[in-house]
Amino acid sequence: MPDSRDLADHVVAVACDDRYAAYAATTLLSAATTSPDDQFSLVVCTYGLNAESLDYFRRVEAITNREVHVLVFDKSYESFPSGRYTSTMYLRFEVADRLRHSSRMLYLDCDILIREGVAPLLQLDMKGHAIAAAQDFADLCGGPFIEHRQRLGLPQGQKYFNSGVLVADLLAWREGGFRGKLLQTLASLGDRLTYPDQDAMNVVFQGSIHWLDLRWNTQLPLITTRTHFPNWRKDLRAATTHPAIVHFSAPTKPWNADSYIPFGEDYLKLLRAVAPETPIPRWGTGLLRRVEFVGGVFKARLTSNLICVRNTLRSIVASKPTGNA
Ligand SMILES: [Mn+2]
Repeated sequence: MPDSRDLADHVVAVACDDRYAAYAATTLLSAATTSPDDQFSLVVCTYGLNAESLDYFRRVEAITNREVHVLVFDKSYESFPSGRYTSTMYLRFEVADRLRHSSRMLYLDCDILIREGVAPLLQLDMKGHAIAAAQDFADLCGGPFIEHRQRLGLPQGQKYFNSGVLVADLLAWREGGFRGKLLQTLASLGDRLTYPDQDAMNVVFQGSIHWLDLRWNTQLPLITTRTHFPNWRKDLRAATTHPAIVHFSAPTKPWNADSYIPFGEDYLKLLRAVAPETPIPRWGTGLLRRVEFVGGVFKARLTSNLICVRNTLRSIVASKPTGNA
């Protein structure tokens, strides 16, 4: 097991179990190949991986000429609520304390494709904030998410971030005792949590968030349903046309998609390199695929526009003063 002293000052980390190892390796490969000249260590946080999973990371090492450090954690989070996710998501609470000799971490979900060098994130001036992250797609849409924020006790006007791309000032994280605060909040919120780790982080890091431009965490629904957000933002266009980081945050991932996904082919090329035996979906070719894609986007946009009209009406109703002092 590596000592944290072996790690560089800057770290790019993922967390996974055996089921997600090939995808986590793909994400790390995309980070390393887009930043060939930058100094950072690649880290995998896990409860332990089998030989096949470790092979994926060995291939990342062979391709990039960088070492992949495997940090093994005890299974104290296994009993935590995890819904359709895996409990390794909680390792991000823990990792700052483990990386005692590093000052900056870029922490990534396993469904992510990096398309541009990550130096701007690793060298970002976070102005004293403990973390940097981008606003969540659902939060941009408003509507039912307003109720979700209220359930968590987040103040009105406080944005909600997506934790799939998380930049952490590890010194601020350790000094702020955020690991303990996160665990406490997780316990006190109980069944009010929908996205357990992300909800807890949004509560705990309130006021300590440096907001990233959306193109550093372009969630896939942002590309396929980009029109008519009630909370329209200028950076939305750049995020959807030139994302620096694509986050396949919808339930359909490039590896299980039955039709075309934007940037999915770029992703699958890397997945093939780390996991040649993994079954890769075939999307058909040429005209048929394009028709499918355009049809899919049209349907998604139509649906999202209808939802957004409904949400806008709901927000107008919700913001009316109730008359109570
Ligand atoms: Mn994700």
